[in-house]
Amino acid sequence: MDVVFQKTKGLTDKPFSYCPGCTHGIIHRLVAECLEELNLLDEVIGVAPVGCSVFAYDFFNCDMHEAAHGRAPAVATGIKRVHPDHPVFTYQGDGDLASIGTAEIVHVAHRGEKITTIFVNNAIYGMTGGQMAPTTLVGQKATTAPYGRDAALCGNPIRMSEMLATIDGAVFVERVAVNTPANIRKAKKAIKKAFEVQLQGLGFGIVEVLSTCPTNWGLTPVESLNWLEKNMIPYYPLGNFKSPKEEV
Ligand SMILES: Cc1ncc(C[n+]2csc(CCOP(=O)(O)OP(=O)(O)O)c2C)c(N)n1
Ligand code: SF4
Repeated sequence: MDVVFQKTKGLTDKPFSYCPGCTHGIIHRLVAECLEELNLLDEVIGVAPVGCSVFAYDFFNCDMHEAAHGRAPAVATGIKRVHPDHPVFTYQGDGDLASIGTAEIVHVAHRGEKITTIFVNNAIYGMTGGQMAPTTLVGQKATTAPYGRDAALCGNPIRMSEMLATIDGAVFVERVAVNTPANIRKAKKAIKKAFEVQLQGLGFGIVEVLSTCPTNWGLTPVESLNWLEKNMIPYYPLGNFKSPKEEV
């Protein structure tokens, strides 16, 4: 009988530790499928963050390294410079990348480090119990913003992709979402492209993935997908912000 579906070799057999309905799992699978399809599993080196994806080193079936909060781009820089022939990626949440790690991600882009970043934006700090992140939407409730984020007090949510796309060393910047099958397919295409850009040695690439956190949003998994579509996508528009010139 023909095999029509099988598990990607890019993931180990370890069960995910994510809450039911959390889309971190979908994003893991997409990254893993891209690594398998590009035949990179034996050479790629990933860097895991803090946050709910802290155990990414157990889930991806490739060499992985752990980094302290926000420091994954700095750790990845060191790895890439020591092993320039190996593809290197970071997998980071929005608290990790857009809060403590803002400096690291901005400078990795400025230096044009030839690494790939998968940036999971779920508009909240997931693992530590739902505190406000730089990406939390205005009016969105968080444990540290019980009446909803107030822009006058906390500023507006930060659009990392738009900001990073202004930096010369960032050559591939795209925002995708994993709320529908069609968007999941587009997300995979963007992730694959980001790795291909790295393999061509063109510079820094980042894919921002709009993701859900049913647990801290206080919604069911299905309600979370709808909330993402109605609230996140209007503020964080999907699309490609930057591609290498020959790709445009
Ligand atoms: C250096 C450092 N500072 C703070 C923390 C505490 N901490 C662990 S996870 C986390 C929030 C991570 O949120 P996010 O990056 O949005 O990931 P998510 O859990 O939502 O996927 C924080 C603040 C830490 N582990 N290390
Ligand atoms: S707390 Fe949120 S981000 Fe973390 S695993 Fe649960 S649903 Fe996912």
